[in-house]
Amino acid sequence: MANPIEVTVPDIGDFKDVEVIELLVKAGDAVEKEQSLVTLESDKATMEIPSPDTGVVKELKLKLGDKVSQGALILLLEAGAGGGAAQAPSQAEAAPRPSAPAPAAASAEAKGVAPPPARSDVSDEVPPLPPVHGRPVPHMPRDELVSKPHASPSVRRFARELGVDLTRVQGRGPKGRITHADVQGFVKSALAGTAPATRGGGGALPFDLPAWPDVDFAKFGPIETKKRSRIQKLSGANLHRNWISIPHVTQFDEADISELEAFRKSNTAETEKRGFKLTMLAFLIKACVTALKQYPQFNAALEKSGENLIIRGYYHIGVAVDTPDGLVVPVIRDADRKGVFDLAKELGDISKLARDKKLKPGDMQGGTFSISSLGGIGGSAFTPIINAPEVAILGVSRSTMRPVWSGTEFAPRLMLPLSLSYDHRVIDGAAAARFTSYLASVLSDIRRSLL
Ligand code: CAO
Repeated sequence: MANPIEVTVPDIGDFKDVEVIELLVKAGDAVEKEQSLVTLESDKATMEIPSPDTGVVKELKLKLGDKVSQGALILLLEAGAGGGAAQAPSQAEAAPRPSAPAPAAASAEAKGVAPPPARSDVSDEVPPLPPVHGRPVPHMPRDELVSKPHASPSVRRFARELGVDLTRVQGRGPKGRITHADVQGFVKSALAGTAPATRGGGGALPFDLPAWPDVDFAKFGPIETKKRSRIQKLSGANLHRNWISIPHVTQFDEADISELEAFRKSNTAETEKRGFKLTMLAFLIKACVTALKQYPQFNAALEKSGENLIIRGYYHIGVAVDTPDGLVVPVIRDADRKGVFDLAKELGDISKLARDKKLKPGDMQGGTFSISSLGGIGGSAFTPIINAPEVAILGVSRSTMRPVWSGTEFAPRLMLPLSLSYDHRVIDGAAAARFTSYLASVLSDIRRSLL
């Protein structure tokens, strides 16, 4: 075996006393020719020093934080079998190599050339950098790079290989630099469902969201860490996707349900005898079906491609149910073919199934429109999140008795607040206002549901 090669810092132009910020190999590692060995960083540029040959690292001669200039010894490399003829690059030839990924070259962010995209959907291939011919490349002041994640080319490459969007990764290296370990940690938490979501809506966002704040909460007071349930993680991810990919608008309205409430109360004794509860929600489902028939685009779905709207000839109503493990949305099928008593009984049954964790996946599929009722709890209005691919959802808050002007006098009326969120790509504001007005009129006189 030939004597170990001394691998030194090649010509890095005018850069002097440049800090070693990453050791990418250790003693005993087998390395390929051109594989990055260490990362150096000046105020202006990040550089990776490639291996001049294939071989095994015998001894590392640098440590993190060292300041180096051209000629500084990096490591001793035992050239691999057949690679004994390899020589340490001369100072003049080490850096430039037209096809080399980043030989002694400042990373693209410091080159004044278009940087390789930091997106997660770029190809795995590392974009070739132009030859630098041993000259330091023009650099960009650090403050022009504020929006770019702070990471070395090898970390960027690693992130690209794993499909990780670096803007979502919290850097824990020196000066907030993102390290290999940070990328690995991000992937682990993404698999566990705890990482900030990646781009939603098929890459619909023209920007990347900043990384989630990483706070040491215990620094500020006592804390308790609680695992989120599987349902919370799953529904949370879906809610996040729907929130950021659907342009939501919420139309608020109110319905005079004074007569309806009297009618409901006159029937509760009977339904109690039959073993179920008759709440306002059953009437709301019925009234919504009537309004959906009148305004079919609210019962539609947006096709994944965005090309077509699917108008559905069935009325499967999703109902948000609050359970100790989180929110679930079971679906009441063919609500148009069921009477209010049937709906009330089914509502009771599915909310019990939901709370007993006995819903099957099929029970939560196929919905055409959803209702989220917080009426049993309180509040006067809220903005429900649409359940994609549906295009609208009705939020219902607690009814209150209020004086309402009849035209000649104030009269006490029971008013039900309605909050309709709709996908503005599919539904115009005027249509939404018509829908809620119509729904309110149906609730004011439920006999309209029979028409
Ligand atoms: N105004 C006034 N009172 C109302 C009301 C309203 N709009 N809606 C229901 N109530 C009353 C009911 O009549 C019932 O009164 P009694 O206890 O006197 O009989 C009480 O509130 C409790 O109703 P309920 O919640 O048991 O029944 P429901 O049919 O209204 O709702 C269900 C069923 C499953 C939807 C509900 O229990 C639930 O889980 N709601 C939460 C949904 C949710 O979390 N949505 C948020 C999604 S966005 O994060």
